[in-house]
Amino acid sequence: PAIEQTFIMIKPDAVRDRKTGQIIDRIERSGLTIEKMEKCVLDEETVKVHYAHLADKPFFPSLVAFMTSGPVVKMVVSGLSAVSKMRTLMGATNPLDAAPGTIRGDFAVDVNANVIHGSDSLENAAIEIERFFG
Ligand code: YYY
Ligand code: MG
Repeated sequence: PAIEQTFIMIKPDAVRDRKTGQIIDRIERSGLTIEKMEKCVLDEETVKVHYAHLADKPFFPSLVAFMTSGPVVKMVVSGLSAVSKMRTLMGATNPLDAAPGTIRGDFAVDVNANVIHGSDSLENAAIEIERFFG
């Protein structure tokens, strides 16, 4: 396994519910390293580009509204197989399918507000790190 960097974002629901510390703790306990971290409010344009692959879905307008509804905590996380390791740690997109012990399984109840984003490939990780930290 290679050392990778991935882009992670704690979403507005989890920040609002003061889950940031517990989520960061899980990331660090898994052996991954937080390289960069910033709390910020996303603008609509950035969210629309980030989720462009979902632009034709019926939930897209509410997804954009949710992601701009309050601050997020964005991060660059590094470590061995960081991309897939974070996806495993996060659990399935729909919290109803996310296993207990995963971040979404333990902290999320709704697919529309599922607590955390993590890049789904090494290629997208590089694009997203540039988008949010470039
Ligand atoms: O990468 P991941 O976040 O696990 O899932 P995506 O398929 O990229 O969807 C991005 C985002 O869109 C998801 O985290 C919540 C939202 N969403 C939704 O609100 N309703 C769905 N049926 C599917 C996705
Ligand atoms: Mg995705």
